[in-house]
Amino acid sequence: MRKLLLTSCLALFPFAALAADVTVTQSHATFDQDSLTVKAGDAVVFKNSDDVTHNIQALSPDGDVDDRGLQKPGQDIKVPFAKPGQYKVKCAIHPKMKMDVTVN
Ligand SMILES: [Cu+2]
Repeated sequence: MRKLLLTSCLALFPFAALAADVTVTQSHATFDQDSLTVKAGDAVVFKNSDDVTHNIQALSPDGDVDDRGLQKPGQDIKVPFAKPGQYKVKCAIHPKMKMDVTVN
């Protein structure tokens, strides 16, 4: 039974077992998650499923801004989170787009 469950999970999420990367989708000018917890060294892949351009900025606990530049529709941007702490992620173009990333 356990083996069957594991097999079904792998079939549904074929990449989940291979990488620690987490995906956040942007659609209707919102992030699909308000908050997220990852481990230090993990990366978050931000997918732009909108038909408008976004601009991801990650504010580190030290106050550094990682500006990823313009992100065209359909483009994925991978943001690594190296150090533990509380990060604020936002879109420089759409002020309502915000989320928290906790790095353990
Ligand atoms: Cu945006």
